[in-house]
Amino acid sequence: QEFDTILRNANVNGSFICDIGIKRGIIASLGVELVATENTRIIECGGAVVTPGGIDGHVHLSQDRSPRAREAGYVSADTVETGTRSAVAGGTTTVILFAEQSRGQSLKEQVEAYHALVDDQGSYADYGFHAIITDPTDQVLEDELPRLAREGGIMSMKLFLTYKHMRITDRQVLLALKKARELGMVALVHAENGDLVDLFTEHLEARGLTDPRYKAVAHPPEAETEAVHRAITFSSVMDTPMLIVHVSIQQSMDVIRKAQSLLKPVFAETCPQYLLLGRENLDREHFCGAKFVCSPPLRSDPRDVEQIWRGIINGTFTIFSSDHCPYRFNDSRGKKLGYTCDGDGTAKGVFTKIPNGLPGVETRLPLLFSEGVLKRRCIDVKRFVELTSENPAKLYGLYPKKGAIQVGSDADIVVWHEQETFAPKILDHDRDLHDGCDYSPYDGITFWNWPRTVLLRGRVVFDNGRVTSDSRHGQFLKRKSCGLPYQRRMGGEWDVLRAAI
Ligand code: DUC
Ligand code: ZN
Ligand code: ZN
Ligand code: ZN
Repeated sequence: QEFDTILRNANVNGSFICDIGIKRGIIASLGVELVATENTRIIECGGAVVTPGGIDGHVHLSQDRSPRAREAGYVSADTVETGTRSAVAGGTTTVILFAEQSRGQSLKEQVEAYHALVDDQGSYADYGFHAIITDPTDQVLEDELPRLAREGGIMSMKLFLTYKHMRITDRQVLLALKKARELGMVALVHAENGDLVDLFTEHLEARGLTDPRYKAVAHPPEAETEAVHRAITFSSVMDTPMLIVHVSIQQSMDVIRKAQSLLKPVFAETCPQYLLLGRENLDREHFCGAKFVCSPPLRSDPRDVEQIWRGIINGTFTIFSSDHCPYRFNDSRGKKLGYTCDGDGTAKGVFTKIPNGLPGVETRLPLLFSEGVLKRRCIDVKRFVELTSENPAKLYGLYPKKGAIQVGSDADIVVWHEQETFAPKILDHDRDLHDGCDYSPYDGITFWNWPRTVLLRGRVVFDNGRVTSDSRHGQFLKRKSCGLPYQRRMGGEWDVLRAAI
């Protein structure tokens, strides 16, 4: 057969070397010495490791259009266009964004608005949506959500247990989970105890303890661990697959591990910041601590970071996502919202006003490859692929179209040459990255590798440090149900009761 492109001598997932033949954007053949015609583009890999395009299941782009965001006055540093450009430049060819319902508004209309937004800006990467439910009315649960799942291919919902404008009650969580089970959707949960965080925050504010470092005090580990336990309990009662997003601490991992060992349908995600950045970053001078404000916050000591690595290695974490949520630092509509500078130059900022979130969609893959596979040598390429591509594809109903290098899959491929490892680079945001932000929390960190070439459905979208595509090629992905194995409960009184709720 004729191929549009052949990747020669590719070390697939670090496990075997072959040629990859691509036709019409699909992997058509894996073999040795595949035959090229005069029209075939040859990409010589020379034994370089190739992995499937990254899938980032947790990316906030242009998520600043709600009435609440407008009122608060912050603006996302990335649009869908700049954020997905940044994604492909770091080897991520698929992102799942959030379509956020505002209270009192229809979920369906919000999803349509996000579709229109992406149609307008375009996307460099393939993309899907999670539906954030902040107001689970009958209309939303009985009419809109079933339509979005069955016709719209939106097979995941996100629920919040914290944030005044997002959180729903325990009763609402239970009802949403029951609906998720019926529709074959997976539920993502932001697990922090909202009352606890609000109370701590109010007390800190009343005492004038408002520097960025108090963010970590306001969100103690217990707030996370309690909510993780509660969420898992609800998932178990409703027999609904659940992903606990951005797990930041050992105590939460323990709760998750226990549930997993009992075969409960519980999956977990962690993010680069919890693997690499300690709480001391919040103390950086000249208000630079604000660059590191996110929630859950960066945790106290380096030990926590070591423990999160254990969860990466031992399988507690199913996926590794960025939680890319960028705000510019030198910007009164970004990290410096509500910031003033005294005459003597002392910074006065209030952590409650600093918008939450760090950029990271572009650095996610290179960081895990560099730190996990190369420096610590604590995971192999196969585990790297599971965490960054294969498992997200399975969890979010995209496998095996995405998340695999095999015949029939989309030709989304990342090429990692060993030469990059011999020329490590110290990250410099302005020189190296392609997002709309003005800093990276990983500035100054040495990267031992970076993707040389990235393909999205057979098209080279990034090569030798340059984005070689435009935003007109990303396609919306209609997704299926969760394809990761989990055990369903068997019959009994619970089913009768559940059916009756
Ligand atoms: N925390 C969230 O829950 N969402 C976006 C960014 C963040 O830090
Ligand atoms: Zn969250
Ligand atoms: Zn998030
Ligand atoms: Zn084009």
